Amino acid sequence: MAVPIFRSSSPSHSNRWFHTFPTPNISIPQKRNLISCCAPSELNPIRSQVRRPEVSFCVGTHLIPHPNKVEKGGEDAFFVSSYNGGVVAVADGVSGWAEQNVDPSLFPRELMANASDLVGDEEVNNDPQILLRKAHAGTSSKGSATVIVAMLERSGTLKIANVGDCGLRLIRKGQIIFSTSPQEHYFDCPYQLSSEVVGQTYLDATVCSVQLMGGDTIVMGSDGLFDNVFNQEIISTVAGCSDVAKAAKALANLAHNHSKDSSFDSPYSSEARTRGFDVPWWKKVVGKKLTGGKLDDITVIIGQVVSM
Ligand SMILES: [Mn+2]
Repeated sequence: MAVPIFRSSSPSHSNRWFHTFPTPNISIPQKRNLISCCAPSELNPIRSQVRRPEVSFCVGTHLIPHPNKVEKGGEDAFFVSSYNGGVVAVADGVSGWAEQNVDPSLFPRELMANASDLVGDEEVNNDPQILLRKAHAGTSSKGSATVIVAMLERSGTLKIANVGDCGLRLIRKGQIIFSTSPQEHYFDCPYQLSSEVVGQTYLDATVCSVQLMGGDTIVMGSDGLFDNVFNQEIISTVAGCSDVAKAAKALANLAHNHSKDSSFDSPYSSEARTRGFDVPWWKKVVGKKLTGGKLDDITVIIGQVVSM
């Protein structure tokens, strides 16, 4: 039997709140014109100075399960690989499967395990969209998941494939200069890779490339992060931490605290109001409005770009 695509147990809010930023234009250092009188022995050091440095990720991660799902570790899954400049990925199991007596954590975990095994695969050829195709094709669990994969090449090119509402932010010099956008069918029903034919495929992924440079930081996460923490808070939290592990933990804790705070005007509740969901009129007339974070599994991956 086909199972309808669904999302969460509390369809009272929505979560499309991201902004899209233009892909930054990075100028490539031009080779210096060498004057003809230089002796060959003097040319080499100059060439090596202008060679573009290779980059890789220094990665910190932190996962906090939904308070009701702590025992089995929640329904998010992720992996980090040192392949090439680094590969990072998050998958978020669609919780509605529990209503069909299916454990929602199995599909995203299998998807991430497959993707992790396939990062260096010849057919994948450093293409995150093909990675999703092959990882999805290799699943046998019932279920579905939103998923994002980012692969960093040593040249600094970050290739991203995204299905659904996991997300990625790129921070450069204290500003978010690139952000992924979530995909959804309708309110609270994101695009998702599924065991059922009604789901999306790798062809539905949003695919993009961004040029990174040393000192850049990427923040990747499940919707549990972005529904509960504003971009400005992401920037300030990352800036206030001395390393990627601390930053990932601090962001996850912030999201977790906001998710439990019924008076916090979260990105989630703010977006819900713009979609027409709010408290009843008789509460509105006394100045009340819909607020609160969204309880969810929270996965945070921070990647700092280091020159080698
Ligand atoms: Mn989630």
